Amino acid sequence: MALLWFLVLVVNGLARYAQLQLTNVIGQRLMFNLRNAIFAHWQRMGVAFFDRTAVGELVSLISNDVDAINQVFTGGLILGVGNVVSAVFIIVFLLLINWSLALLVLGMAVVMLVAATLITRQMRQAQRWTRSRLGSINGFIQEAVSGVTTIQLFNADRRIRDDFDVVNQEYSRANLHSATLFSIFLPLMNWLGAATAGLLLWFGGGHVIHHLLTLGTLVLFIQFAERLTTPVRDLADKLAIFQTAVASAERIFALLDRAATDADGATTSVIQPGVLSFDHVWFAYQGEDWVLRDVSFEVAPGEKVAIVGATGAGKSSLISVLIRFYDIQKGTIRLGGEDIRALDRREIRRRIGVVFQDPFIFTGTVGHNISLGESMTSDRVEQAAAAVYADSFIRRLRGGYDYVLHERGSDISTGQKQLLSFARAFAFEPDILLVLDEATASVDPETERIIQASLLKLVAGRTSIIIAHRLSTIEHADRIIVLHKGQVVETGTHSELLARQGVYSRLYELQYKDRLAAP
Ligand code: M5T
Ligand code: MG
Repeated sequence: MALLWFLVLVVNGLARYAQLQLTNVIGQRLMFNLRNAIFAHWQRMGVAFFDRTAVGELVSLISNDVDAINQVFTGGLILGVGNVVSAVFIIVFLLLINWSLALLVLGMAVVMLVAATLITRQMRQAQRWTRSRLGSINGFIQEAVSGVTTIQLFNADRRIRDDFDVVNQEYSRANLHSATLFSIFLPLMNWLGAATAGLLLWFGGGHVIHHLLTLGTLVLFIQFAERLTTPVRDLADKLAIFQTAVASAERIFALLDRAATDADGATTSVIQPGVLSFDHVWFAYQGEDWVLRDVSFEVAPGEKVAIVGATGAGKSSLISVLIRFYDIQKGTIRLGGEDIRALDRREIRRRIGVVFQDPFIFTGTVGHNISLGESMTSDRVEQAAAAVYADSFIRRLRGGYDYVLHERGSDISTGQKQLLSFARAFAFEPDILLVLDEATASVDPETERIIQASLLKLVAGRTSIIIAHRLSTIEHADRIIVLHKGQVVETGTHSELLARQGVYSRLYELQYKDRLAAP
């Protein structure tokens, strides 16, 4: 018997290990898939989605919320199934022995379950609150870290600490609320368990005195009632974990259920080169706050067009709608005669090269920042850099193309970042159109000269639209389009426009003339 006991223990241990390991594997697998699914879905969301979502929210979604779901596996639901099975067995067993006492135990078990359900429902509400507060904390931290230079520059560190105190307090309060519910929950369950034993003693004791029941049966009942209330209590406990997971799952699936922006039925996947035309285009980021109003113009193949206009005129927005970061509300944009709404976004972005005002630099080598992981030979990367005169500064970096740049390119200058983004655009060889949003930041005359030469190389032989902030750029353009408060007000060559004495000549006087002296 002793040997058998020992064997049972060994088997029990092994089975327990297998069970835990299995639930771990399932849980990890699930988290892995869920994180991948969330990340993949983000990548398919349009730029507009990210405009309105805080980074911290997304971080807490993919970390904390996914973890909360895993809790169901590691400590919860699967083991909970065992509880249900053993509870059913015990109830059947008790019913066979003495149905009236069994009904009493069963009744108490139902009371416990109802109480547990009521409290855990409150818990889910509390968890929703906690989860969203945690998202706010993460969002706050992300912003405070990204904006650290501005914060320190304006001595805002103390104020920001106070603001953090507020979000932190909210999170604490939300957590405390959850914890309070939990503190009520466990003692209540224990008390109901004790009450069950008490009732059994009361009724069962009476039966024993009147010889309707043996003392042995009563002892058995009290012990089994305990065995029944323990799984019920555990189950209720698991329910609490489950509620947390449900609150998180709600957040995750709210995101996954959002239609991805790239799934909007583009029909044409190969773009024919040709004229680019804006035809009575109206666009607003929100509601009726028009940023582009009735914009119409054409760019013929091979043409170099410069767009000028005051700050906030809508120049950058023009690019955003062209590459379908946002869709326009009225009018049509055509590329090679085809409405761009029918064109595949990926194809548009492959064929149109864009350099933004504020180029983004990723953590990684210089080479990686040019190729962005696209398979291209290092020759092509270096040729691209050389073509736009970025190679001289790159060669001066320790390790050259293998030099690892920091997050957001904090260790190279603004001008160098621009040269790098030119090299990037060059390496991707856009064949239809090149769009360039010139940086507004001024650089020293020497860098200015290099950037200017680099830009000329970039647009050579290409159809191009350049949002110009420099006079020298404008002078090289075939045609100038003047944008004013979202409207095209003038088009023509530099001299034609100057002669008109309109918006352009005013802009020229104010913004460009004094730059004439620059080499
Ligand atoms: C044009 C508004 C902005 C401005 C107008 C990016 C962005 C802009 N706007 C929004 O409402 N939401 C947004 O997400 O649109 O902005 P722009 O096209 O960026 O102007 P620009 O490129 O001509 O200016 P600049 O300074 O780069 O020369 O009113 O409020
Ligand atoms: Mg702009």
